[in-house]
Amino acid sequence: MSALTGLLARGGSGLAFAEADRELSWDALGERARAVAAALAGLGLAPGDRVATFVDAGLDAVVLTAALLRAGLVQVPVNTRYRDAEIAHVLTDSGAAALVTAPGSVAEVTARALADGGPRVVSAASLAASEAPPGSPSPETSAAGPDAASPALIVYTSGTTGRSKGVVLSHGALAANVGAVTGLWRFSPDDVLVLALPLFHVHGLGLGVLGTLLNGNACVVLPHFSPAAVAAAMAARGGTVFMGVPTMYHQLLAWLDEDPARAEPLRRARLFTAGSAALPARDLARFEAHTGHRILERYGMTETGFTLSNPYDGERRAGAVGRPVPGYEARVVGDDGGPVAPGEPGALEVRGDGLMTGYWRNEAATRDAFTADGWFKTGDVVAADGDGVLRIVGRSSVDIIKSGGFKLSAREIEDVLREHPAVAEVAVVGVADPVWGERIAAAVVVHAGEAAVDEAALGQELAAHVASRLADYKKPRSVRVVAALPKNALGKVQKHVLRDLFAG
Ligand code: MCA
Ligand code: AMP
Repeated sequence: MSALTGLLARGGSGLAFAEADRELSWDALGERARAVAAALAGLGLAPGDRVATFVDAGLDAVVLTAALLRAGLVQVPVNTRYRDAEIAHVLTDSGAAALVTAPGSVAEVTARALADGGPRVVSAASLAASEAPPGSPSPETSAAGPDAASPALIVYTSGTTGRSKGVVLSHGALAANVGAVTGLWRFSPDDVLVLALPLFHVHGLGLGVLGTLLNGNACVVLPHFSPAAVAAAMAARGGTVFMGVPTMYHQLLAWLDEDPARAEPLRRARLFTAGSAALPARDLARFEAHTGHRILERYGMTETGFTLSNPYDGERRAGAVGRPVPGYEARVVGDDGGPVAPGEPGALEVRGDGLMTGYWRNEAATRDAFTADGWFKTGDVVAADGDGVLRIVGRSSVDIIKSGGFKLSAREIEDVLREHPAVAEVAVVGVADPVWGERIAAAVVVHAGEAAVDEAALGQELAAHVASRLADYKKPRSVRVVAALPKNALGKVQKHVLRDLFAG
């Protein structure tokens, strides 16, 4: 049996997951997961089949994940902010046999419009209400269940090209990595995790949901993040741990500034962690002043799992992401592939037992992602402090942007902007932003004849154009009309010049 489903089988009357006033004990979670797994098997789905899920965060989403894990089905979680073209790509590329979603959702409409049939659409509500047929064989497909090498998740993530790639994560990799990190952070069955992260990325789904399955703690799932909802859940449920992206902490701080007494339920917690993007040192200090807690920052990546972490005991260094978590090694290399001098920036390469199996059905991209001697090239630029503690100092590609913890591809946004009739040339960059980490900005050359364009009006129109085709967080927040894009002698756009233009 996979380590991830062990607790489901063990059961118990203690609280497993809660959402508002709904609760599931470990026994109830195991029973619900069995019933849903039986219903999925009844649809003819077999171990190894991909099942795309486009569902809101909540108890039903957690049961669905548990059911898929125990049935040996591969979950392909789809970002619920995605629009039709983004969803269609994930459904087609993953070869999903089924899509679980709410009737009428944009995902259902997209799936039904796909040529060649597309996946079978399954109502999330009907599935959640399914009862295990009496006397039916247990859908734990064999006594052993999925083995460690079996894929558990395929999570789509943006790259430097326009199209997202599916990252295959096995049961064994997830169990090893999530177990190591939550172990480092001293998770125990006494913990109550307040989880407000989306459940379609590994931060929320891996650390939050799978971490709870591995450790047997309780987890309160919030359908949407808001500072008030987090504080209310911490107060009502005696929350001990919260995990967030830096933007969430920024929003929490603005809310605490309005009335510092609101920090009381947060003060009573045990641990706050941050990851998915850089936590500004100023926010670390302000949060400590409000709550008495020094946020524990860690670094990860969909392909590598949770890779570097500040220590639980010992110094949680501002602006640093710590050292490799147990089971991982990291090295910092220069342009020639050799080691850099201490303190010098270099490319971060990692290896460890939680790494992806590869990109789904994309051997070329998988091969390119690793060095000849088997290290994964993260694309992040780091520098080591004198004692080996690592800091993220940049990224090798200007075409990858991180906004509010979501990764995006500048190319994908440029491709969509080029479809607008006013746009002759365009370049998208990420500009440093105190709330979102990076803000999407677009420099546009308009077609001849549109020279007298109103920049503000065009900016709004282009943002609406992007938002009608891509997830809302991908729309440009700043648009500048320029006479020409800055290019080098080879005709390549000099994006650093554009960044300076927007930053100025
Ligand atoms: C929402 N908006 C955004 C973003 N989110 N704009 C830019 N970037 C974003 N990330 C915009 C919407 O388009 C909308 O704009 C306005 O904010 C309000 O939308 P709303 O949905 O109410 O926003 P929110 O609920 O406050 O969302 C902020 C959020 C969310 C909670 C921080 O972005 C979020 O859940 N981020 C977490 C992403 C995550 O889990 N990443 C982990 C990846 P308008 O009104 O103009 O339309 S895994 C990873 O990175 C690795 C493995 C790791 O290390 O963890
Ligand atoms: P994703 O592909 O969405 O999993 O995003 C992974 C990327 O998020 C990494 O390659 C980093 O660029 C970024 N990231 C994650 N954690 C941190 C952190 N603590 N500090 C800076 N960047 C981070």
